[in-house]
Amino acid sequence: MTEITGGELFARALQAEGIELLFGLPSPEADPLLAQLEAHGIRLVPVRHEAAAVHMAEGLYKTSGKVAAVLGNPGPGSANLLPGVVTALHEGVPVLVITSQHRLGIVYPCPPSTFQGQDQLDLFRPAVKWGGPVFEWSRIPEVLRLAFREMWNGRPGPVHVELPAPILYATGDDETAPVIPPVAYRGTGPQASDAQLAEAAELLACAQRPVVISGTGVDRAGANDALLEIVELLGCPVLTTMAGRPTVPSDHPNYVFGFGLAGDEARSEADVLLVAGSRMGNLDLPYDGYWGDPAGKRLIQIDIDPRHLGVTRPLSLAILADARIALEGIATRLRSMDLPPRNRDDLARYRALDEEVRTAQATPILQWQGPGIHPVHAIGTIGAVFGPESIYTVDGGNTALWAYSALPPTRPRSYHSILELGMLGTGIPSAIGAKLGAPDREVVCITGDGAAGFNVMEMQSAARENLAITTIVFAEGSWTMEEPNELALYGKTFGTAQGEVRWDLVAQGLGCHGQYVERIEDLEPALRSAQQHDGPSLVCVRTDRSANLAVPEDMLARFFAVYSGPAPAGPPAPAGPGGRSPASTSE
Ligand SMILES: Cc1ncc(C[n+]2csc(CCOP(=O)(O)OP(=O)(O)O)c2C)c(N)n1
Ligand SMILES: [Mg+2]
Repeated sequence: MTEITGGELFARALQAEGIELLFGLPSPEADPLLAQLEAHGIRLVPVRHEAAAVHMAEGLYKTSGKVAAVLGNPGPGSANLLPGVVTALHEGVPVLVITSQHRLGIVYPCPPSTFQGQDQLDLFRPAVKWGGPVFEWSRIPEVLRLAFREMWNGRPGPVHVELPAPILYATGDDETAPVIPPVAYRGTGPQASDAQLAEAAELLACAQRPVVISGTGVDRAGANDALLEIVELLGCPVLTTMAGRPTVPSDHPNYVFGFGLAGDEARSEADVLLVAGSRMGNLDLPYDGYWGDPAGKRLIQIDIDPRHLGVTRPLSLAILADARIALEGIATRLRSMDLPPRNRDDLARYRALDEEVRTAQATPILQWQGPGIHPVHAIGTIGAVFGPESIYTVDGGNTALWAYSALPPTRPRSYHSILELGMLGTGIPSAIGAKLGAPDREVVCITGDGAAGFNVMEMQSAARENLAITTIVFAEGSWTMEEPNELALYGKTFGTAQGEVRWDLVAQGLGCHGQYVERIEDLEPALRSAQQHDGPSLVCVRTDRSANLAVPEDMLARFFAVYSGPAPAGPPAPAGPGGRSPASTSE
């Protein structure tokens, strides 16, 4: 028998779950836990804002698949976690959210006299998959098991444990509260039946025009190789969902860009579609105008969560399964069928159309001449310096759209966007989490200047932790993405001008290497110097305001269609950006 504190017991349970990082701020209510972290192989990474703590956990998970814990003090620190937690819920990011609490007698229920009194269970309920309190010392391991079981049930996401100080300070006999490893209480994800895999393989093998669509779940499941093997065996086009950009490198010979005419044509002409790891949510424009008439088509969907199946498009075959295991099963069956090589005319036609549209869009951009810097020219230079092997976190409005189309193809788990919730401010902390998850790789954050402002203070966290990330702020001085609607409807902008900020000087004040670039020819040397700096760097690029605004019409129209929904059959929508109703647009 050994008498240990609740803090030590909690740390043991975290260690058993493989937690290596805890992002958050110290407070007396959590000290018995914090005092035990190091002894249990867990690194405490303090932050400048608790929401950023959750975004760091997001970057860590998206890069490495590792789960972190985050911590807030009773009241304000826990409340500050919330934007990050909501983002994690939308992004499908598993994270253990720990909120400290005062002695329970003054909180549940909470009289008006209570300092920092807040019913945090109630506050967090809609933002997490599951939440529960630890009200007894001996139940610490069990409550954490409850939390982790729910974290991995269906689509992963945040779970919440409310941890009152007296429980952590209390001591008890460790033999009365054994900690057991995950394999002793959790199963692995759902698996497809043989019959389902055989049916999927049969449908795909017999299709005239099969198309494979890859969503973020493919990255999360590590199913990238299996997915590409299916594509190669079928000789068919592969598209990604909007958020699934990193799941398939865009230089793959079967790749077709999903958000242009070629992607629309491929989806519409397909007789069998295989969608893996995607909810086919609104971002993917799951409307007949972009996907074709569902009649005469067979749609196979593979997803880890039953709540994602057939939500926006009717299915012929719904497979509830871990994407990697299911895709490997389909690949094995297709391999054994010895399929004849497919005529590649359709694929060549889609790719030629893709090329034509992209060239038409790119030509005016490439020919664009100063006085300032065009965001695409800057992204071209960033891509050339950091290349396809780096990890990119992309944040902002139009800046993010430019980066999406102009960055090089990336490796799996190596392009982190804010596409599921659209939470600005995730880029910098997510880059920090990514660097902690992959210390040997280069990590680059490309961010709009609006987005940068939310969490730029975390550059100091990077400096303190000596994390060599490079943040590049596109500083045209505007919340540009909000301008087209204002201009289209009112002929002027309001509330979008930010004023001029020298982000490089801010970074220097935070202990980082900071550089300022006004001419495109100075960007490459600045990036190389950032790359060589042993610590975090920030490059402030004075991009051109009108160039940043001039996103190609088709790209903008698609983005607005996300909000306005399927084009109504009948009279045309009121004039607005992309010809769609702008009234319903609000990111
Ligand atoms: C936290 C948050 N607040 C507001 C918005 C709405 N919004 C979406 S894009 C955008 C403008 C972003 O500006 P910036 O980061 O500078 O990128 P730019 O469009 O200028 O390239 C805003 C305000 C949001 N998505 N997230
Ligand atoms: Mg901006």
